[in-house]
Amino acid sequence: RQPKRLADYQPPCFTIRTIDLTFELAATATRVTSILRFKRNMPGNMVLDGQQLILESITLNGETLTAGQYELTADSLTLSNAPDEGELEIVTLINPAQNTALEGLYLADGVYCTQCEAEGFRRITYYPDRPDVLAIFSTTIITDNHALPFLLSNGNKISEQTLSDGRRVVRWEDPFPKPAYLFALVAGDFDCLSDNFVTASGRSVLLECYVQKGDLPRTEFAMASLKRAMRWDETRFGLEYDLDRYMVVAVDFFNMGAMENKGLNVFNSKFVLADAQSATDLDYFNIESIIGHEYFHNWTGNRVTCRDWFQLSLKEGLTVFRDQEFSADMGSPTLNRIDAVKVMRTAQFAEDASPMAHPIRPEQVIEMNNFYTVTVYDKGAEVIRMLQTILGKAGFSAGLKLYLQRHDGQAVTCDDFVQAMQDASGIDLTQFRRWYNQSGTPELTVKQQYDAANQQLTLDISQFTPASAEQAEKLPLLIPVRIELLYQDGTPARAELLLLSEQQQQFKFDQIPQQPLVVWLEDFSAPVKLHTSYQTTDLLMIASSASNGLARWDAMQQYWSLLIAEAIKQQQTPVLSAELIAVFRGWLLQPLADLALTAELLTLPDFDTLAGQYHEIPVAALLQCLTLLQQQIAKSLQADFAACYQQITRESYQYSEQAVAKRALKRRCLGYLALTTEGENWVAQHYQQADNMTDRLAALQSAQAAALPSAAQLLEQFAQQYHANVQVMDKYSNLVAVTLSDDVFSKMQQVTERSWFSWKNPNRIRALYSAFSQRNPQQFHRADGKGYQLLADVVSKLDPVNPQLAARLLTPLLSWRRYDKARQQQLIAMLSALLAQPGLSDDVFEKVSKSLP
Ligand code: B3K
Ligand code: ZN
Repeated sequence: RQPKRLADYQPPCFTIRTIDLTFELAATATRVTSILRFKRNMPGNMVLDGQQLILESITLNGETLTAGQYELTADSLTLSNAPDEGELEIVTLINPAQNTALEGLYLADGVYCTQCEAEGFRRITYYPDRPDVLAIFSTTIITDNHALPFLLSNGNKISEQTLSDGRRVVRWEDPFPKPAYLFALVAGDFDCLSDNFVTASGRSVLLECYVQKGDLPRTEFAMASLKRAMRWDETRFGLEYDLDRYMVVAVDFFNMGAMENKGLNVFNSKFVLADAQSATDLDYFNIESIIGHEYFHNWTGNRVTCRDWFQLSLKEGLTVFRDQEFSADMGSPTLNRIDAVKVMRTAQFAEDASPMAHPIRPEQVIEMNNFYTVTVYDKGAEVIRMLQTILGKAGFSAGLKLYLQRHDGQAVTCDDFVQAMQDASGIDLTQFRRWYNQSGTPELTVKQQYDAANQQLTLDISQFTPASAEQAEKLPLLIPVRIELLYQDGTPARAELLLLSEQQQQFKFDQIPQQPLVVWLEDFSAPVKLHTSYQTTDLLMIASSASNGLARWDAMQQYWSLLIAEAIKQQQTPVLSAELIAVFRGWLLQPLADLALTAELLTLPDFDTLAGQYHEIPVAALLQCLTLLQQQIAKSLQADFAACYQQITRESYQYSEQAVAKRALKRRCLGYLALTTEGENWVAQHYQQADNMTDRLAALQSAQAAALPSAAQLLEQFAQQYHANVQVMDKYSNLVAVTLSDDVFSKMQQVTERSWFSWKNPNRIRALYSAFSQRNPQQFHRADGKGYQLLADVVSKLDPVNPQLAARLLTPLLSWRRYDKARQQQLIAMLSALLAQPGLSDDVFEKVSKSLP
């Protein structure tokens, strides 16, 4: 199977001016009539993409073509003698009911729904399915099915009528030219929450949120989030919404979080519906952030889109950065930053070290859906953040403004984006562009020297990016390194932004009256790994004194990594120092003003973060150190955790920054208290007193993490209480999947036998198996390979049903090189068996074949 390459990009031979679509909806045979007005752009054939379509007829300028006049393959329709301009009418039949891949038009749970990004439109009709073909779309939806009162598509609703035969017809027109990946159609029965938003320039926009019948009360937070996002984009970047109507539809069958189709966002219901009884603080946070993300795409993605899919980070990295800034403004900047850094250190660094390593602008792709990755999204956002750091906030905003003005209505490249940033700021970004084509995690080694006689501080920084799976050679990058200097007593001396451009570089500072402690890479100013010569005492000092909250948290993360690494090296068990106990006690008895940060300071790094530091991951030793340390902390500070827990008053549920922070700190204390001899009581009491899902779940999680004997019974009680709410049952699946004992396998099996479980619904499957592979390292990485085998079996079973989902679940199995010989052999055998599976999808093939030696 041949990959597509960025280097082979060719502009399209034909552009499409307008596309007029008519859908005659029927479960197993929907007829799609597409009328295209085309115009030649370059010499060459007219090649239209198409997959799993039955071609009924094709007419060129009014004349029906016969079989010899076009060429049909499994994924294309080619006209070799197309005129330079004309009209093509193509009629195809598709089968939405049978579409379990959830790409193109599918029927699930009684709702017709589309997902076209990246290359799903070709499963609806023959079309140049590439983002650089922008056309004006109009859509007519026809149905005789009265169970589908709402017939939705992009843009403005132009007409709605009932024909004499009883069929209903609705017509939509979208005035903005768009690529096919932004097309959407939804037909179903919903409840609709309507609202109104008046833009900065005074235009009134109708807002509609369509949800499953009965879910209206759980829709208000999403609607309020949408209005906040719309206002925020106006104030922060001067960007207004451009249509008269903005629709959000929540569906339960969806491969990812949400989709930014023009004027008609489709959302995974998980990221729309919320109330205190069924959603957690994290759910609320995610809803606001994803509602924001899809809305922000209207400018960064829709008005200005990607020339080709290799440029995906152009819209995704930028839009993630925008949603992160929005969330930071709506809540705690520190907590938001901590979350982003965690994603980088757990998932993204791991991807860089895996066979799937790629730059934020990949160079070759077999299946595009495999490249919606933490690298393209989250590292992409870090790259944008570095631009803002280098240009300053005002310079960055000016660059974004120029980019959107210059390229409105176009499909462009990451280079175009950087060029606009450079032109608006006058800062040369030539070297910076390397971030777009170089993969791997850069590593910085830092040293400091203090000359007391001359009061001079010298800092030496060197950079090195290890070779990654697909790219051996690496060049020095332009890396913004923020630092803060602290005096020995912890008072701040000064803050600086260093721009590292050489492989090795020296920075000197005068008039430094005493030897300072350097806080390196403050605010995670670049997505790199850091090698320092910190002692544990330095790190505790930074954790207690740095001005930046992220830097304080980061110092604690480094503290634990250092302690654990030393213990593993010496083959000893790690021991808590009196100093650490004192620092923790201080935070517990007198928490910082930021309670959520306090909770994070009291949290050990997770297995994946620690694993990122090792070439060969010492699985058993890491897990053992983590368990021991947590137990020791709980034991040594039991009374302090209890005091802190009790000091935080319980209030009726509210989603606000302060209330969330209080619950987070209480939950952190509970996590440790659950490990003490009084654990059962603490957990039972927390569970019983809970008036909301966040607290209830916290009790269950603590019970599971501490492997309390009562956990199973509590979980059953929970399942019985909420069995009617499938979203809450996904949380139940999460909890079952993190069972520490060997029972986890039979318990997960039982979940799949519950009436609400479905092998066709991605949410159900992820709730069980992604939770298992990502949050239960004890069982997933078992020495006997049973954990890996479970995931491999699920991937194999799902590949024919939903390849995109199968390929995503597969990821943790790819990095076999990071484990000991025995695990390597197990994983290689499982991957080889997968590769031999007949009819394997491109999605799974690409990943497995890259991984195997
Ligand atoms: N653009 C979509 C993701 C599409 C994924 C296709 N496999 C959602 C988003 O990033 O906003
Ligand atoms: Zn996006």
